[in-house]
Amino acid sequence: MRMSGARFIAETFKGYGVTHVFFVEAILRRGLVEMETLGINRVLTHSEKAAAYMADGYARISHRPGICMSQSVGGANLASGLQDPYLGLSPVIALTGRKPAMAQHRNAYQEIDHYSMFGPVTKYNVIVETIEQLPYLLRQAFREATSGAPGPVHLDVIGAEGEVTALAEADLEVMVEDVFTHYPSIRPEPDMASVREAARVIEDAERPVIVAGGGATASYAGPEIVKLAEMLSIPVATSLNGKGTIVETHPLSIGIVGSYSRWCANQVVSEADLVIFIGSHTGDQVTNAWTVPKPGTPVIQIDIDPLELGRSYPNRVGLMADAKVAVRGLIENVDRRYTKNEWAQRAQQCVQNWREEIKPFRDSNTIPILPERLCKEITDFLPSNAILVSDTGFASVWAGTMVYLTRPDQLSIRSAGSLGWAFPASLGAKCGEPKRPVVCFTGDGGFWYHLTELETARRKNIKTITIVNNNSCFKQCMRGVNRAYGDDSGSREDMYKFRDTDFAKIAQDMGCFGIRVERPEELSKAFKKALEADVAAVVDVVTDPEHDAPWPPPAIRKSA
Ligand SMILES: Cc1ncc(C[n+]2csc(CCOP(=O)(O)OP(=O)(O)O)c2C)c(N)n1
Repeated sequence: MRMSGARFIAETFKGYGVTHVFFVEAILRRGLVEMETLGINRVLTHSEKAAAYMADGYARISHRPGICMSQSVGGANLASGLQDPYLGLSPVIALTGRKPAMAQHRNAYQEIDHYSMFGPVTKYNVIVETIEQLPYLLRQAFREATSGAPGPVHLDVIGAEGEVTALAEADLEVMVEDVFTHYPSIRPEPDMASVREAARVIEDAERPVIVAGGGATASYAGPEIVKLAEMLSIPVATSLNGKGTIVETHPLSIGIVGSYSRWCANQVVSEADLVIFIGSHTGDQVTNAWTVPKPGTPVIQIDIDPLELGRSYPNRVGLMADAKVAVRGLIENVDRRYTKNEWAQRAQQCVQNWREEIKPFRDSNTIPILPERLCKEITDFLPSNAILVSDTGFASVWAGTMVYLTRPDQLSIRSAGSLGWAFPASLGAKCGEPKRPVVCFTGDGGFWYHLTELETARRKNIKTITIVNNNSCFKQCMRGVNRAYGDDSGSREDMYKFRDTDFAKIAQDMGCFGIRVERPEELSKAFKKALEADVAAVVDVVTDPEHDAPWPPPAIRKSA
């Protein structure tokens, strides 16, 4: 059928189930006009990086690719925003404009090479040279983004605003491959002999532990993992990305392991004689720089990407498979008689010791408020189907270790390391799941990055709650700065301190709901008001800048 590139892109997006696109003008103008006719929501943002983060939050929550777009000159900003979905394995499709061949290599205004910028943050990075390529390359973009371990892709479309491709016409057929509209797209089955072998290894182990990562979340493998754990009484730790795999009130849940972790989880994983990594990239964060578990600990690893099997921990058995399918295979092959009750009790004791240790902080009534108390109040407040979106740094440590997900349908996503990600990502998450309450947990340093998106939230009626752990500084950096200064005098605060700022007032000025909380007993009422507000809400919580997070976690405790 004869159609323009603009119409083709819009119809393809619609066919693949895209409900929102995130962009900064000027890109694919005619395409955006066509998208309006098809009911696709166009979210204009205040920076390309925020557009990428919104697309990322949308993708991680909806399990469908998130779309972000920019003009050629915005390409560098957009690429910087793909770092987090790349590290977090999230299917973001980025489109940029690119000036035509005759403008290349001759000092064209606003034009530099995109290919080398997008390469390190994408799994597929191509130039759409002609309109005839569009059907192949756009379909491939969806295929690449959603298959195997998901990840970002980039299409460079000819015309500074993509207009050369968008305004051209050709005979094009819109073809939607249902399987690549979401992830996991294809769920590979494990080799059954290896499943049986893994089952025997698990039965023989005395102290096995499951470590569930983002691949478990991506595969919706939580119920199967809990079932396997319950069959044999195996303690379950998660990475930050795997948070929510098991409710944190479950007796087998030991919390997040690694460097942004609870010491009790590190203790249990260190004592294990078998670690079952499920959808975990075994990077330095989840393993506390590859010390937990101890090198040499026998490992079973399940991953959809065969290149991950044994990358950092040689595998006793490696299963190349979708996490949900592989764990189902284990459930069918393990013998219930090999339960590890004594070991599970030991793990529970560690968790109990940790809980007792932090109780005084969670119950603290001090002013300024302690982050632990803030997290306890968030735990009590979080609605049953809430989505928790947390930023990096101490926000990750606090939300990951101290906010408990206590209901099976609560979800958590978090920054893969880029400070400032959480607030825009939470707006994207809300677009992906408009009916669910979305709660963003961020420090003030992180919130400053994309504060302007409060205007976007208000304009597009994206009703989220942002809780700012406001200590007027980069708290996580304070220790390192003090260490760098040692006994030297100087203005160390130049490196981490901000002016005291009332984010509630800023939110109100931008047409949003804002409330500042300085006393712990006011928190629950403030959260309730934020939930009831009919616009995006900010709860600005003044917390103690002197109070440190439990990071890095202590090494193994002899007394645990
Ligand atoms: C893009 C980026 N730049 C810098 C950092 C380093 N960094 C990690 S945490 C942090 C400070 C976080 O401060 P804030 O958000 O206020 O939270 P707090 O630590 O005070 O709780 C910084 C600067 C980072 N992770 N990402």
